[in-house]
Amino acid sequence: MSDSRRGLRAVPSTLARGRDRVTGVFQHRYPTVAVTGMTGVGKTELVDHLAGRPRRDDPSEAGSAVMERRVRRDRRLRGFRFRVVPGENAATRLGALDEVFHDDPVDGVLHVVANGHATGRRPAGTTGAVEVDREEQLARELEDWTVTAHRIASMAVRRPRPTWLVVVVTKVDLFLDAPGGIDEVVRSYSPGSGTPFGDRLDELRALAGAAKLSIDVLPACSRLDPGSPLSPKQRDAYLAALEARMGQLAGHV
Ligand SMILES: Nc1nc2c(ncn2[C@@H]2O[C@H](COP(=O)(O)OP(=O)(O)OP(=O)(O)O)[C@@H](O)[C@H]2O)c(=O)[nH]1
Ligand SMILES: [Mg+2]
Repeated sequence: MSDSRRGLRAVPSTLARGRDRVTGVFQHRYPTVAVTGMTGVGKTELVDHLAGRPRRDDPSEAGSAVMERRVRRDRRLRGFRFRVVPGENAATRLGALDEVFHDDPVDGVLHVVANGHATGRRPAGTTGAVEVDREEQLARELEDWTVTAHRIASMAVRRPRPTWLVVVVTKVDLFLDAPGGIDEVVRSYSPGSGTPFGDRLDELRALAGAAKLSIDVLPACSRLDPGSPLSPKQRDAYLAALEARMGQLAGHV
């Protein structure tokens, strides 16, 4: 082969290597965020909002492996790669938790809860809403949180740099009339609150060490039904506060 031909043939592979390098840099520059929480709690809806994507109703997505969303360039919330762990299907879920907390550990975590207002899902192949008892949903939230908190603790102790956790109390439009209002519900998901959820947060913080893990608890809403008592302005304010805090935690601002 002549030198000139070899030279030509070398171009594409050099380009390919260059592209790999660029993609690698691109991926690592974006802080990664695990989004966890039980099924129907509102993870996908929240991330679609944060990432600036329209909602895709894709039932096949439920129970699949980690779903990736990257923030669109024109968004105020810049540079995050979300890795949503599906809430459904125990087996897939454990693998997905391993992926985000062990194999390729994330920089931060959004753990989503809904004060017992997770939407019930029917088994694959059937449609429609499922009647679910709120107390039962709260118990499931706690069970789910116990599993996830253990994973977060072991990730946090292993790694040299600090990790952040935001407990996102979403669907606040559905419990505006809760005793003590939204503030009281948010408090019940906070460290030192004395609730079962709060106790597990305290344990997590003790295990990980306060210097290794920062914990925030913020209210959110990512969907408003017609006639909702929450105004779109209020909803946007919650999302803006969450975005601002995530920016601070990731060192963007
Ligand atoms: N009222 C109200 N409904 C919401 C809110 N956020 C999400 N939902 C609804 O709750 C249902 C479940 O939301 P998803 O985002 O699909 O839940 P998920 O956590 O991704 O569930 P899995 O994918 O099964 O793990 C959907 O019908 C959403 O439209 C909210 O803030 N308010
Ligand atoms: Mg989902």
